[in-house]
Amino acid sequence: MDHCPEAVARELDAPFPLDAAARTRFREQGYLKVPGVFSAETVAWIDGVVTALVAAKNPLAGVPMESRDTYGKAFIQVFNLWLESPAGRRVGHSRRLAGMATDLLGTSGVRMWHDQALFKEPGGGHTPWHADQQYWPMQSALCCTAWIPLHAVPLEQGPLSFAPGSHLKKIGRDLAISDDSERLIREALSTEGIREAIEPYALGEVSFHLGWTLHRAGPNTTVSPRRVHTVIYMDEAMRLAPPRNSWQEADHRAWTPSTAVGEVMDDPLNPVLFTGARGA
Ligand SMILES: O=C(O)CCC(=O)C(=O)O
Repeated sequence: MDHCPEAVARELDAPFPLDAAARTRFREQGYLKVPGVFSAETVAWIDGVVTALVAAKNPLAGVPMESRDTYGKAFIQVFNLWLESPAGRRVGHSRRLAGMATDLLGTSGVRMWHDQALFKEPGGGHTPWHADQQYWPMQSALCCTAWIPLHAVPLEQGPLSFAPGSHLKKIGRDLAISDDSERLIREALSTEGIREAIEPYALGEVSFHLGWTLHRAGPNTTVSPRRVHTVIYMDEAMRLAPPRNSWQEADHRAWTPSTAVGEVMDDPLNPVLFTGARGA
């Protein structure tokens, strides 16, 4: 699987221009779903790479669903596949995705925060409402996640859904992923009149969401795992903020260990994945 067909390698790194309307939508809504980012051949290759690494490294292997908490029922989580093999690195370092993230964030370039596979098993539970950035000690909001499904995801398999415009409201910013975050954020969104935007993902579609955009996913009621890879990008000039909670302390140690508070996150775990002009 380390062999990458020429056409796939080209696609992973070729530019994918976004228009001004897409950039505006991303800034207003806090997320953007982009159809046709990858061909069926490329998605199948990424699926092979990621699924093999998840099978080898699954931290929940053998743990019955009924003995897990809400977080454990939501997904199998395997981090930093880009460090595991040359193929994993090709996926995590895709210049196409990093260029799109740069374009959407409006930065001069982006670094890796980390990548992670998120597999929702058959019978896996919902992913509670949350905002990612409450876990991340970053000095600005210029960070986003590419959510890369490895097959088409129908509603019954737990596609990612979003609260449009929620990155502009300060809702649930101190809540870790939990039953409380699901309940309290749902109530606050209802009070604000913000409705959950939920749609299936077509094969090859990828979404991007900002660190403060509220999102969730439903349960997987099908008999096939919902296989997704994600890459988290931050402004190439992102500085480490003083950690505000124990999760941020843990993320500092895990994802940028050599960076001191106030410094640009230039740890070897945070390579610049794209730099240059918009969409170049
Ligand atoms: O895939 C999921 O169920 C949740 C994904 C998520 O929260 C994220 O990528 O930020």
